[in-house]
Amino acid sequence: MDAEAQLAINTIRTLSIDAVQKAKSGHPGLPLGAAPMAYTLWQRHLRFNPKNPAWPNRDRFVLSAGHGCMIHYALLHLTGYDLSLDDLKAFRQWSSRTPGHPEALLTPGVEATTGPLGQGTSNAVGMAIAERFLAHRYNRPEHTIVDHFTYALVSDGDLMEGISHEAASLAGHLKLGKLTYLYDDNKISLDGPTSMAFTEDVGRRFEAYGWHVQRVENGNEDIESIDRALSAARAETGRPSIILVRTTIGYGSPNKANTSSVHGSPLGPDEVKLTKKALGFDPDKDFFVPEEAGRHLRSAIDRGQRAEAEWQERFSAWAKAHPDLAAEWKMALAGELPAGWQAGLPTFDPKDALATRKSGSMVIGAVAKQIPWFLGGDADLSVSTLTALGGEGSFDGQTGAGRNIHYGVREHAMGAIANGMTYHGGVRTFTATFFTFSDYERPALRLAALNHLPVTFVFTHDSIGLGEDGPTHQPVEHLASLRAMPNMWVVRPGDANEVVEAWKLAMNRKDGPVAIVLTRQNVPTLDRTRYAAAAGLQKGGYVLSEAAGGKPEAILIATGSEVSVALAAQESLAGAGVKARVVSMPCFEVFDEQDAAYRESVLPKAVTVRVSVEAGATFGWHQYVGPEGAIVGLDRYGGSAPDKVLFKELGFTPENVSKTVLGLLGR
Ligand SMILES: Cc1ncc(C[n+]2csc(CCOP(=O)(O)OP(=O)(O)O)c2C)c(N)n1
Ligand SMILES: [Mg+2]
Repeated sequence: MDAEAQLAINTIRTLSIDAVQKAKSGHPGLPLGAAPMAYTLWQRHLRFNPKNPAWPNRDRFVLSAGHGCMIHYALLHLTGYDLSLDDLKAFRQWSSRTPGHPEALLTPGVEATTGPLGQGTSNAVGMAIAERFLAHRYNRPEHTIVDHFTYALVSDGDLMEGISHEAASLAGHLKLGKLTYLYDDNKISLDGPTSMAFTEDVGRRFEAYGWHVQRVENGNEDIESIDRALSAARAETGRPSIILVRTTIGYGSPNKANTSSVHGSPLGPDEVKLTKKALGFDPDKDFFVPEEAGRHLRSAIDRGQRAEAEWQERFSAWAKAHPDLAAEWKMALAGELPAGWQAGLPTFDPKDALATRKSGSMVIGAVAKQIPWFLGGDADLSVSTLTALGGEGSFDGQTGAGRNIHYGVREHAMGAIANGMTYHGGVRTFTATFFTFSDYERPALRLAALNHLPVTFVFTHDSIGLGEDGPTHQPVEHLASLRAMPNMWVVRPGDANEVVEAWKLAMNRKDGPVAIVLTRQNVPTLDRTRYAAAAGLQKGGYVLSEAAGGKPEAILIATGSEVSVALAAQESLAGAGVKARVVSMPCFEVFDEQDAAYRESVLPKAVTVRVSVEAGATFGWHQYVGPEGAIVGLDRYGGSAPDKVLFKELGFTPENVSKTVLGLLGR
C-alpha cells in the first residue's frame, strides 16, 4: 500500500478510536477493521461533493452497520463535509451532530439512519430502485442526468438479520446492477466469534440470489484488490454486487484485535496508545490529523465539485431541451406536489356501501395520475389491498419502468426499501399489506417516523371486520401501538369520502409517515348533505353529526367502520330522548395538534358522558372519553366467523353502544 493511503487509513482509524475513548462509549472495532475498504471506496470510487451533500446525482453510501458510525463521521470530517473536529469530539453527547448511531436528519452526508441491524441493507435497495425509476423517467437518449451507484457497508449482524435476506433476494430478482454491498467479513460479532451462530457460506448465498460475488482475502492491507473488486462491481450492471472483504475487527490494537471485546467498548487509554503506536502514530496526540492525510482526503472537494459541475452542465442542457420535465424534476426533488392535484381526486355519492379498501383503490389510482413520481407496492396482497396502480405496469429493476413494485411476501424489507426510496428523494412512495402484518414492517415504520420520512403505509383488513380469516389475521392492538409511535400519523377513515381526505392528508405531509388503515368489509358512504363534510378529517377529528337541538348530553366518538355504528346508535338514542353527538376521530395525532378552542368545540369539557367505539384495543381512548366515559373496544383476540357475527358477538352494535350511553346517564 502506498504511504499516502496508509496514512489516510490510519488517520480514519485513530480519529475513530479517540472519539470513542473520549465518549467513553462506542464501537472502535469496525472502524479499525473497515477503514481500508471505506477509504478505497471514498477516495477512488464514490462520487460525492462534500460541499453539496444534496447533489441529486451523488452516489449513495449507507453504513448499514450503524454501530461503526465513527468511521463515517471521520470520513465526513476528513473529506471536507461540514463536520468539524469539535463535532467528532462531541461524539455521542447531547445535541451533538455525531449521535451514537447515524441519523440522517442530524449529520450532513449521512444518507440513512441506521443502527437496527439490517435496515440499511434494504434502505440501499430502495435507493437503487429510486435511481432506476428516476433514470427512466427523466433521462433522454441524448441526456443522462440520473446515473449513480448505491453502496452499503454491511456487517455480520446485518447479514444475519432476516431483513437482509429479503432485501438481497429482491435486489437479485430485480437485477439492481448499480447496487454494491461491501461486507466487513470479520467473523466477530457482539458476543464472540460468528462461529457460534453464523456459519453459512455468505458468498454462495448471494450467488443463489443472483448476485455478482467477489472476495478480497486481505482487507486489512490489500486495497488494490478492494479497488479492483469495486471497479468490477461497477462494470457489472446486470446484477447487484457483494464484495466479501475479509478483515480483522479492531485491526492495529495489539491486545484486542480479533476479539469481540473491541466490538462495542472503548479500547481504554493504554490500549489506545498502544494501537496508535502500532499504526505509526504518536501515542500522545489525540484527534491528530497529519497534514498530508488531511490534504489527501480533502481532495474529495475538488473531485466532487468537478463532478457536480460537469453534471450541472449536462443538467442545464437537458433542462433547456425539456423545460416541462425540468419543472417536474424540481418539484419532485423538493417534495412538492403539482398545483391543484387534489382536484383530480374522486368524490363519492352516498348511494353505495363500499369497503374503504375499495374506495382507497380508486383514490390511490387518482393520486398516481396526478403525481407521476408516485410509485409503490405491496407484499403479495394487491388482490386484497387493491393498491395496484391501474395501467402503470410492474417495476423493472433494469430499465426503471413501471410503478407497481412487487415486493413479494417481504414486509420487513418492503418498509425499509420504501424508506430508502424516500431518503433518496425525487419520489413519493407507499407500501401496502394487511394491518396485522404491520408488525412485520414495524422497525421500518419506526425509522420512518424518527426520520420524518413522508412514506404512506397502507394497511387494509383493519379489524375483526375482516371476518373468517380469524384471530391470526385480525388486528386488535395495532391501532393503539402505532398511535404510540411518536410522529406516526394513524388515519382510519370512516367512509369513502374520508378516504379521499386521508390521502390528501398523507400526500400533503412532508415531515413524517402516515398509516392509512382501511376495511375489508363494506361501510356505508355517508350522506354529506346530512352530515358534516369529510374535509373535517384534516383536523383529525370533527363533529360529524350534531345532537338534535345542538346541545349534546352525550358524545359518541368513533373511527373507521364504527362511525356508522355510532350514527345508528345516535338515532336510536334520539328515539329514547337522548341527545347525542357523533364525532368522527380518524386521526388522533392531528386532532391533538389543533388548538384548545377547536378541541373544546368538538369535545366540550362539560359533556362528560362520552363513549368511544372502535373495534380495537381500548388502550389510548381514555384521553378522549375521560374518567366518566366508557370505551366500546376489544381487549381480546377476535374469532373465526363472518364479520357481522363478530361485530354482534363482540359488542360493536348500535344496541350495545346505546345501552352503554344509557348506562352512563343512569337511565
Ligand atoms: C436489530 C439489532 N439487533 C441487535 C443489535 C445490537 N448489536 C449491535 S452490533 C451487533 C452485532 C455486531 O456484530 P457485527 O455486525 O459483526 O459487527 P462488528 O462486531 O463486526 O462490528 C449487535 C447484536 C442491533 N444494533 N440491531
Ligand atoms: Mg462482525
